[in-house]
Amino acid sequence: MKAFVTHSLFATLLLLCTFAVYARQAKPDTDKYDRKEVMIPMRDGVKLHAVIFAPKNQTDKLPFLLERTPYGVSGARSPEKNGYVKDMADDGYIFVYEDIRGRYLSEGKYEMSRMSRDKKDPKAIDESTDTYDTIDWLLKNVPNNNGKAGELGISYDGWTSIIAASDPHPAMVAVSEQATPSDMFMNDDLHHNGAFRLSYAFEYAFMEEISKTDSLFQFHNYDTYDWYLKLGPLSNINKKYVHGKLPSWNAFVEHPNYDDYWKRQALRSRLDSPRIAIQHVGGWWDQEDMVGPQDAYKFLEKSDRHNRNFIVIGPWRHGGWAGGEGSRLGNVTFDGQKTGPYFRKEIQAKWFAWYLKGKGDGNFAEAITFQTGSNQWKNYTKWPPKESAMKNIYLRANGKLSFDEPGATEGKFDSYVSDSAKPVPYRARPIQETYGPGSEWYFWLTEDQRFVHNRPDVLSWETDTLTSDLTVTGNLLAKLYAATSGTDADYVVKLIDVYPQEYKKELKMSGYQLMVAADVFRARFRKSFSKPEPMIPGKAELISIDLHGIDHVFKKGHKIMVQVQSTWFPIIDRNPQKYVPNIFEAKESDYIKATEMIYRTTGAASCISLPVVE
Ligand code: PG9
Repeated sequence: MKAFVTHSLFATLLLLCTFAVYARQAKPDTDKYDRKEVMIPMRDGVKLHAVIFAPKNQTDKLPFLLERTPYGVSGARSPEKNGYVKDMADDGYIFVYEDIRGRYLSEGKYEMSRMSRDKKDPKAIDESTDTYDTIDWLLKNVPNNNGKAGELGISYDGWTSIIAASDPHPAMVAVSEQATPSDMFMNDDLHHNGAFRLSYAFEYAFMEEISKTDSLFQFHNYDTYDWYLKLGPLSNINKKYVHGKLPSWNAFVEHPNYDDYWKRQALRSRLDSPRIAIQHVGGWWDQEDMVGPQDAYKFLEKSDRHNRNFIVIGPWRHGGWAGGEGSRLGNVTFDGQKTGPYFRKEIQAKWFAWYLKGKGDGNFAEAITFQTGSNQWKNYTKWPPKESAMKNIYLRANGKLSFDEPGATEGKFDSYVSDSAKPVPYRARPIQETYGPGSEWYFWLTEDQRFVHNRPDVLSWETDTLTSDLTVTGNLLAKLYAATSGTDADYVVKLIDVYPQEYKKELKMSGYQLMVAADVFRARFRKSFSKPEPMIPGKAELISIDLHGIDHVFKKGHKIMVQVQSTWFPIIDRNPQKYVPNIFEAKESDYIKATEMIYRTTGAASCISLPVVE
């Protein structure tokens, strides 16, 4: 996440187009800030490239605000001109942007999501030692600092921030991790519940690993749905295109299950307790790392004895809080609320001002969310709040969704044929490459689900029109009783807010099917993510799918819908539906059609557990 450029990876393309020209022509932007480039020595002699912006004619002693990134810092704008940190720039900080090891102008070898070092080896390095050495050098070499440092950043830069907090320099007192990934096998960029995020993982690995600077894969096909389908089995990626040159792709192939490679990388194994103040920031519709901040907050909260662990979640796409007004996302609007400026000024700037400068009253809500549907900011003393009580909403016969359990006479299941040769697109085609021109990647989670609603391989269940508002605040769990005629399957569950058929407030939203929660589960992992097992054809089994947190009001006059499908392509690779030990090594002939049965009967009553606030 090029947070200091535009705070979104869609800046990748912009940057690629302008970087060469800009880097040659750029006159340092010095308005109220002076700009300086330095090479900072690390403990093993490797030097990292950084850009430092300090206020001109600085008289006060100021803290450092650091951002460490793989996306290149040479083009960093003056903080004065960078909406993401403008409020803080007005207040005065020393901003430091650093290329992480092995990227852009920094020396050394890059490793994506670098593992933590062996602490017994005094010479070993990792992202936390690189941060430590950077801060150490800054304290000694940049005048007029107040001896304190904070770090912030989005996505990869959020991850470098939270990793720094795992083993912080004594001067480091506060970190705002924003959209960090937490566990790349269970959620976030690379897999969800073991299902491989094909298009994202391939395109990202290529972008970061084919060279030292960002480079996009050339598809020569505007509709990547078509490209990935024609690709055939995943082994063709190496065979035909990258020939073993992407270390991360090779790791995906070698580690198809939740083994030590993934467990060691996950934040849970790298962070014990909040040693400094940590703010987790996420978006309800984050298309890359929606779960990371929720997950990181949750496990650090267990050991937060000094009340230093905070969470903020708003109605944003990946990094959507960093620029612009945030008063809409795709087609969805938030009653004119400017959620972006509110976050930057009232939440982010005040939080850092307190921890790094001692300014303000230090009173911060434990959890701040922007509640969608009602479109209001909410403060909670606990996340999820204790006011919510779990209530199941059941799949019933004839496409009904209801808080009442199914009766014995309703028939047992609904079924569909999932054809791995004709997967359901995850967003409306053409599906442009993720970071390509005109890509709708950034908004796909808010896309109107009517584009797949009546497909024969997508099932839907819907409530009657709601006669009063229904508030759902907290973590959701889908419990699906599913059987397949194959020996492996994916199940995608989507919870949808259906707008009234004639929505006078905004006519074009009439009947809109807005996903408010969704996820996929690869059934081979239903008993263990480390030891996959084939499904037994025809046997209904419980598949529990974590649908994560939401804070949403289904308004009176709306309906609630659940959709279930078995493909979500190409964001999720095709499950062959015939069990093979490693899907990365499946042959074309392993990909088959299968009949899926979703049970909705006594003893096998598929439902979603909703945290309802009465
Ligand atoms: N989602 C991106 C990412 C973060 C960490 C690892 C891999 C990818 C990003 O936006 O930086």
